Amino acid sequence: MNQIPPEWIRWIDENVLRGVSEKKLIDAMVKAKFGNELAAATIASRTLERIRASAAAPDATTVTDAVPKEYRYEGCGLNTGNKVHIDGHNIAVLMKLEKPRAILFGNVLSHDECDQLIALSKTKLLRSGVVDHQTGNTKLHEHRTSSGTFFHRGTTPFIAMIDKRLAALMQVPESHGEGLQILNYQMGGEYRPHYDYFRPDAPGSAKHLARGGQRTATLIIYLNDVDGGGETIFPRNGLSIVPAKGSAIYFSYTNAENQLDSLSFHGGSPVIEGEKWIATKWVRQNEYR
Ligand SMILES: O=C(O)CCC(=O)C(=O)O
Repeated sequence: MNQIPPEWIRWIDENVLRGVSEKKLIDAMVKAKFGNELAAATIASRTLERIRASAAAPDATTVTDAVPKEYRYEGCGLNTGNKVHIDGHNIAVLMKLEKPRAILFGNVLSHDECDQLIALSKTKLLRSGVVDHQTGNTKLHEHRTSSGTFFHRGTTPFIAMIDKRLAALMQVPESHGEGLQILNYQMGGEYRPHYDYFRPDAPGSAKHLARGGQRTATLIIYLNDVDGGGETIFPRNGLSIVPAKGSAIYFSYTNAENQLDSLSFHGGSPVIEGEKWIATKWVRQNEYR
């Protein structure tokens, strides 16, 4: 390849921002069949651009932070021991984070259940969209380059069993859960950092909030091991979760005062080798219709 496509430029920018070394970036690009010299020159010029940009606008971010900074953390998040047992299925608690409230779980789904979800989704994938803050409609955007599909709650006995397990794990009534979303990212695919909650100041949020109130928490389940990249990142606190088949990252961002936790800002970093499959469950304050 003798030209760097825009998704790779974004990948370089993101990783330069995260402090990944120049050598690691060049190695990954050479592995993806870019020439060594082209990779090195592009990384050097993006690094320079970033230094110039941050000198000119030290607070520049790609997404406007529209929520108050002071978030009051309630309790200690989910009330779990080191293991969770749900209907004969054993889930391990691997890591807990206080700000934002987050828990990494192991074995949320068995490998066989992960494979089944992928097989059920493969023929139904459509390019994913993002919510337009003005209209509330979904639109395609270069910040989200996955494809995906949804399963309405309880659509088959298998999906119903998973919905039930996830509701128990997230400690909410099943009726508060949105349909399970399955996403596939190919090489270079990513979801740049964003909030999962609906921005209260955005006109387009009203129609989403009318269907069950604000989102309160997210569970992202990894359906495969990813050969390179594809971490779920929380850039405001430097957390990076490497996808491992069957494990899941839970995080919550709404409290009883309806405050929203801006530390929940997160994204899916570009896949640099192989592909990535995830299942996402979002839950609402009230029954989701
Ligand atoms: O792909 C990931 O790891 C993150 C997905 C995500 O941010 C989301 O579904 O809201």
